[in-house]
Amino acid sequence: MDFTVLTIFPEMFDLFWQHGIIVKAAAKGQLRAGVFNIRDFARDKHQVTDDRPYGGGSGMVMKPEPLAEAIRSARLQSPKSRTVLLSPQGRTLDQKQAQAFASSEGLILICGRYEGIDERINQSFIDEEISIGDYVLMGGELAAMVLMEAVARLIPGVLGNEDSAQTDSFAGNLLEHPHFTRPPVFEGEAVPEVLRSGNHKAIDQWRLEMSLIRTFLKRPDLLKAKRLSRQDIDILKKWCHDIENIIEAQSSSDTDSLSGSG
Ligand code: 4GX
Repeated sequence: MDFTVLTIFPEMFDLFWQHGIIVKAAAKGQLRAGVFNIRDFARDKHQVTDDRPYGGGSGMVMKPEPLAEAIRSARLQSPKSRTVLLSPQGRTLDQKQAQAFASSEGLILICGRYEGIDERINQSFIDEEISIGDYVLMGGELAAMVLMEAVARLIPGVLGNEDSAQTDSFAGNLLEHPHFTRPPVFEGEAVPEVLRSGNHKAIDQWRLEMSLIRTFLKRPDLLKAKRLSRQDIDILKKWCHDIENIIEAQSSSDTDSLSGSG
């Protein structure tokens, strides 16, 4: 993976490059990360990167010339990379898109500031426009970091725990089961007995059941989109059955339960 960031605030990435996943992947040669300061590509004396918008109005727009030059330089260095603009107008980043990026050769990430970039850059230089969510940031830098972190951890061999990216939330439209570590009792709350049983089949079954119920309660949209396995269906049917039994037991013992008087 080859990440190239284009920004007027390259120092914002200093700590990010030094952080865990990126450093490890770079050390293993699985990732190359670099940053271009767009200001370095401005030709005028004061190296101006923004200008007033045609048509008037408040705010500034990033000038096209320095951006175009920066993108051309990045492409010379990384000819196989796709050029991505971070913008609220982009397609919302999700795990599927992150997977797709992870299997690409590289990404040139354009971080806009102010009101955005000259539209002609958008038309002629941008392969993909990505948003990290429906809220407004001050610039694309944090969005680029979010995207890179989501992508980097999916590169095979980058995460220490090989299958943890696969068993993650969203990998199969399923939320993660709860996790516990020592101590066995914390502030009066005990770890579920099954997790301490050593019965791995029972543990797997419990975890799948927890994942399904969490997804049903917290993100029913994901459960709806999920391709259910035989085992998933059996668990869901068991709940339906258990719930029906509870209702049955009520209505046979208390015939008034539906009239609301009891
Ligand atoms: N997900 N912003 C970019 C300036 C801008 C506007 C239009 C290019 C085109 C954002 C987001 C985000 C704020 C970053 C506006 N640049 N980026 N910036 N949400 O809100 O990605």
